[in-house]
Amino acid sequence: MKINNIQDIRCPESTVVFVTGVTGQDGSHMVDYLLRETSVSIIGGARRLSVENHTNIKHLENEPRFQLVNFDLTDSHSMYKLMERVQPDYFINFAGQSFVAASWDLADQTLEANSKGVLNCLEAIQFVKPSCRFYNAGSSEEFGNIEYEPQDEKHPLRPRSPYGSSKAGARHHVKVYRESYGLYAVQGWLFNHEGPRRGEEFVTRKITKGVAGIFDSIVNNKPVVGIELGNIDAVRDWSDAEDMMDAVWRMLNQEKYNKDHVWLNYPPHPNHITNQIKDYVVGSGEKHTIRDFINEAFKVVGIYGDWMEKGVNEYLWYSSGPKILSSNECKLVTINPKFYRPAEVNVLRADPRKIRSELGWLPKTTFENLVEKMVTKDLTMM
Ligand code: NDP
Ligand code: GDR
Repeated sequence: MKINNIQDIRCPESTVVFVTGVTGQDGSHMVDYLLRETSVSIIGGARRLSVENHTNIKHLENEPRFQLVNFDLTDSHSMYKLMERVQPDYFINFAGQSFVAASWDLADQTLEANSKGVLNCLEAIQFVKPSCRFYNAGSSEEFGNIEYEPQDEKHPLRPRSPYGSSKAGARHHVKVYRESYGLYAVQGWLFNHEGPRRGEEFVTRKITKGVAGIFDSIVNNKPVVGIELGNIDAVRDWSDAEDMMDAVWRMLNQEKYNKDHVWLNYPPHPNHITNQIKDYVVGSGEKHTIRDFINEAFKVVGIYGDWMEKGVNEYLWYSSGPKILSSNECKLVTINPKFYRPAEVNVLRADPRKIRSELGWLPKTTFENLVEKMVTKDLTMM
């Protein structure tokens, strides 16, 4: 799909939403959500890469309400130009270095994109169009080494990775700009969310792709290749990425969704409500280990196994499924310490009660449905 130069962007008359990170999971789902649920025009920001990676937005090629523009979080000059040209009413930032495991190797780049990049967005907004509403993609990783469970909006920020600290830094920028300039700027705490568009190195997609591959190999008499993972005792709160987009839109339009709150001074100017808007925790409220996710994924294709041994020697042994396997093919999952992290976030579980009661957000997809959806999609790609 062609990425437009900034000066070539057509500026629509209607409400304009600028969404960044549209080649990724969340950005692409946000565009789909806005096309489906609203009548806004959307400008999507994408990086020029030597090899295009537009799989997640291929279906938008002939969409008249969508245009793609050159965008990089680290380029403050282009950010001003973009704001001038596009004059968005909403700026939804899903761009960022999103892979926690890589953030120790890429600490500077992670900070530059996830923290300084957010500052670039806020600066351009306050200078060019302060009435533009801003969402930044905050994370449960900011809670990190948790103090209590489940985590709510009052939980302290205790990040455990350069990724987590970059997001915590961004959170402070957002709050400071909200309070200093009266910007409608929010940053949710989104817990893990997944789907078929998830990058293949994240644990859920690695598992569902691995399971689809194992099933395909068994039924088509190909050599079975097991899955190698790191810490499978880690506990996460997984949701469907599509459900999360509705939560983001609600956070950006709090006065429309929170009918019980008395919104003072609104109208005449949207910025008058910025001292009343809130950042929300968003997740399912359920927790599962990586091991649970693996069991559930194999269940989708009718494969069952037994967990043997402990720690780095732990493995999943094929016990039943489509065929009898030779013993050298029965180790379906093994542990490889190279996937361990320098510091781990052991348990994350959201307390989503506030966003549910105040903004009426309710997820549609259960954990089981999510796993099934991912495995089923990966099977079609075998
Ligand atoms: P993805 O990795 O799928 O997408 C990230 C997007 O950011 C890609 O489009 C990528 O572009 C783009 N990007 C990366 N660096 C830059 C940069 N310097 N300038 C412009 N674009 C850039 O992540 P997700 O969609 O899963 O996550 C979206 C955001 O939400 C991220 O900030 C992530 O940290 C955060 N988040 C995600 C959660 C989740 O569970 N998914 C939970 C909480 C927060 P390219 O394709 O060119 O690499
Ligand atoms: P996370 O997601 O770090 O929670 O960040 P990821 O899927 O990478 O890891 C989840 C947990 O699984 C353990 N794990 C493995 N992880 C990967 N990637 N690969 C493995 O082989 C593996 N084995 C075990 C990890 O140690 C970890 O405990 C995601 C991202 O989307 C962030 O951008 C977002 O902010 C948070 O979720 C909320």
